[in-house]
Amino acid sequence: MAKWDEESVAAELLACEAERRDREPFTDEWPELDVDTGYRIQDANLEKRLARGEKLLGVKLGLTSEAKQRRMNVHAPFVAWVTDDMVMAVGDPVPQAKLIHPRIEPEIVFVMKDRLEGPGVTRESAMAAVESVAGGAEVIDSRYRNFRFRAGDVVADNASSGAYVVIEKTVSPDDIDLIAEPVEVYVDGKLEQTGTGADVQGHPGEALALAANDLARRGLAIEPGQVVLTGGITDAVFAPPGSTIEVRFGTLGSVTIEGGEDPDSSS
Ligand code: OOG
Ligand code: MG
Repeated sequence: MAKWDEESVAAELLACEAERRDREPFTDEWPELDVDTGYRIQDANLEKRLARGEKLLGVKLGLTSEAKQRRMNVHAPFVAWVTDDMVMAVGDPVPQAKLIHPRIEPEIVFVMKDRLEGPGVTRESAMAAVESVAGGAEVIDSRYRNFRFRAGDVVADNASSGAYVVIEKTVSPDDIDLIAEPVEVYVDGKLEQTGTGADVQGHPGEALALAANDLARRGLAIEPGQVVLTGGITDAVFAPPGSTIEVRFGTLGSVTIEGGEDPDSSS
């Protein structure tokens, strides 16, 4: 019966990522894969990413908005890691050759000025540690077929990490109303999703505080210079080859991401 353990799940997730292969969630066969177990797997795979030369750039939050929780049917936020391997420049297409079934979601991004260590971090103390705010888009990709997973599965899978782009314009946290900041997501010119910063835990600073407090359970902190992706404001949209996705914020600028080429089409 002991088909899966932390080590084999960690290895299988990295293999799926490398081979662009999706699979059924491990919890179908291993219901004991809970969130704490998921974090041990997530951290083990971060170690492997760093050992192969990736650089840790910061933290991403998952499922901080109602829209995301409803879609994914997982009803609690969580944290995961971002590395330099996931960075896209403005203008880069979706890296289809690395991804299985990419989807794009708009996010508010913080760059940290000070170390932020929980527990006890509040929205106010979190925002006081922020250097700058930017708009961005995350290209999520799940190693689970049809994005079907339970909380332990998705935490283990580094919260469906894929790639992300940050818009070059930055503002001081004192110069933006993060609750009111609106965003629109267009697919092939058609408006598909709308939201505001308030959709992220009432204020993206709450998500930042949540990340610091959650990391503290593992003795970890958010470090100066790190980036924090505060979680999809709206539901994500599919970004297949040939599509064009535009993420347009109110004051944080906009970014257009081309779906790019189909890596499976022979030409
Ligand atoms: C989980 C990843 C969630 C976000 O911003 O909510 C995430 C998923 O939706 O597959 O990155
Ligand atoms: Mg996200």
